[in-house]
Amino acid sequence: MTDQTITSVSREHRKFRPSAEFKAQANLGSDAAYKRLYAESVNSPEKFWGRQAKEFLSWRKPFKRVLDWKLPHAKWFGGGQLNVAENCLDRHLGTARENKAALIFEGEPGDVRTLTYKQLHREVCRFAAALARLGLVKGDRVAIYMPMVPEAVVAMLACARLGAVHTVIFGGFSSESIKDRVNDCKAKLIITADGGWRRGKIVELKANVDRAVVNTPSVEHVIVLRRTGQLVEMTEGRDRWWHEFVAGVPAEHAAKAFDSEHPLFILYTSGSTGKPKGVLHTTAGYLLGVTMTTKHVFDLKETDVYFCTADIGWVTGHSYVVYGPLANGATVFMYEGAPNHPEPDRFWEMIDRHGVTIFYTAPTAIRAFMRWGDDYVKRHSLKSLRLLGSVGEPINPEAWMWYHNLIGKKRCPIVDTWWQTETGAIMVSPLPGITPTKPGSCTRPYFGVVPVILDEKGVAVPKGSGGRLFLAKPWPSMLRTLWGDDDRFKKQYWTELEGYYFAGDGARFDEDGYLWVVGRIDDVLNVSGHRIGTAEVESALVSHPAVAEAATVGRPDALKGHALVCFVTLKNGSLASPELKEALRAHVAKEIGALARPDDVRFAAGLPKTRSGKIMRRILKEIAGGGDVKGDITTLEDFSVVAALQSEE
Ligand code: 7RM
Repeated sequence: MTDQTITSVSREHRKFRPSAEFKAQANLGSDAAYKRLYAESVNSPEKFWGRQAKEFLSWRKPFKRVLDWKLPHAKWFGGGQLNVAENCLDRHLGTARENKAALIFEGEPGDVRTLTYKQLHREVCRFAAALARLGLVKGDRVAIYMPMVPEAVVAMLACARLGAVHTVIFGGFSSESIKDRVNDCKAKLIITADGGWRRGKIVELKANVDRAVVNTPSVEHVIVLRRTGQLVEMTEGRDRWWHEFVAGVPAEHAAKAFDSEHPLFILYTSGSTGKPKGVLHTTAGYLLGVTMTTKHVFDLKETDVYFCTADIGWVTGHSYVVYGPLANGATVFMYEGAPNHPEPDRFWEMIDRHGVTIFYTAPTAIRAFMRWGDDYVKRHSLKSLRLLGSVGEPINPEAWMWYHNLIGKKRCPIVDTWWQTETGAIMVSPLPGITPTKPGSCTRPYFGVVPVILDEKGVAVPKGSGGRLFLAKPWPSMLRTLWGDDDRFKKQYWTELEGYYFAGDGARFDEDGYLWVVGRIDDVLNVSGHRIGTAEVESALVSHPAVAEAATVGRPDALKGHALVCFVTLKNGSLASPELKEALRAHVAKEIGALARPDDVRFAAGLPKTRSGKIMRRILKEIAGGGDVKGDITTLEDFSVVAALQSEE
């Protein structure tokens, strides 16, 4: 390849300034303040982070050092001790937050439950005490495989309180995935439920655990929450009902303090090949990162009702449903089920009923809302909303504008937050009230974050050109290693360029220094010497009125390097036809340029996605190339989608 930069094809130039009203009340209210703090955070990081750590966290024992950095291993806040559960709960007791709602829960069947900080604290203490009686000690690993119910949060916080290391496994994963993850970290205990509700049906959590534990020698006990009431098999001696397990246990538990670098959780994330990676996060740095970003990026106020739609099985659920919001004493709204049950307006209906003020979701969800139609939104007022967020993928300008107009009613700032399981907390995002936004750009770095875009030789690319995204400085919430595989940790993140963290994404800076992430670098295509991010082709396709969602992959082509193959799902009411195919090819050529004219457009009923909604382009690449689907597909949400695509060839 001669041209190593990614061709910049976006034509998005719209800019949205924060309203004077929003700005006047924002937690961080001036660009000058952001610039001053940002400069300090990168020029004197130890001074900056040391001060923030004292301000945002409650310490049992003050830290002595801010950072020990032996590349690629960071130790933050050495000598310090604290307890994460205490930071999320105990420190709010005896304050005005004590009787404030910590969790407002709504189950899919419509059952609503509120737990105040005091009540949540009691449940966590009781469960932690019961786990301690069972013999669970600091450092033991615990797998949590639960529906989105308050007890999932209780389980996470009880582990944190005891210094046990949790690994949350998304409730949609199969028994095979449970087995692999449990065996990798040798979990002693699995916490699950008899089932959870999803689209009116029961997800068979306990049955999946039963199949997995046949091959997980480390597991001694399984604790089972009664959620659905359906009959499940209980194995004598191994399995315990949650309600029986805690019955009679006093809601008292004296939390111990743990070192700043004590492991907090392992979260498995799929690699493009091979077995999932166990990303390890530790105590103080992680908690500081999520606590600060929750406050600043979501402009969190005491009166907010905050709704992040992510499942706790995803890092977004860890950082922005549980740890970040609770450490700030926020009211978190939590929903168990599907967004289209019983009707596609479930979220909007709940937002009105519970008075949700902050709403954080993923582009894949936004595109689904668009596909379901505006009428479902227009039935509801959404007047309580004041801030919107997006995470998980590049948000195409089309979806951004829809979100802005239909959900935000042009009134709510949108924070497009770029970060990863590995970064623990938000790295790049607008600060609402300060940063003018551009549809599709995650804009500017958060404090302490230094994103750089480099070509294959490690040379910075000029503004406007694309390249590979790196982070140039360590940050408190960074992953510490991959569980049991430090070599893979070094190889995956730290060897592309000595001293820099390799994010694996392709990106560019525009003329204002705004960051545009165009997707995973493996998804960047080389078409006749031009490197094109798949996200930009997809964004062009989705700007056509007939298209709901699109995924673009490359098929090896002797002439061009890569031929562009586009998979497209259509909006309700649009019909697939050869004419539409031609129209879409022409549309992309018009939007981006002839070089990006798709070689092939294929209509599909659905696209293969991970549980967290990311399109699995690797699978589409294999389908486009006419080969078998190989490699790890344990994160695939629905295999029937793949089968349908293959049968259409
Ligand atoms: C939080 C999360 C990480 C990958 C990341 C990107 C993509 C996430 C954005 C985004 C563009 C965004 N963790 N990504 N957020 N791309 N703009 N705002 O998603 O580990 O599951 O995924 O997701 O490719 O590297 S994750």
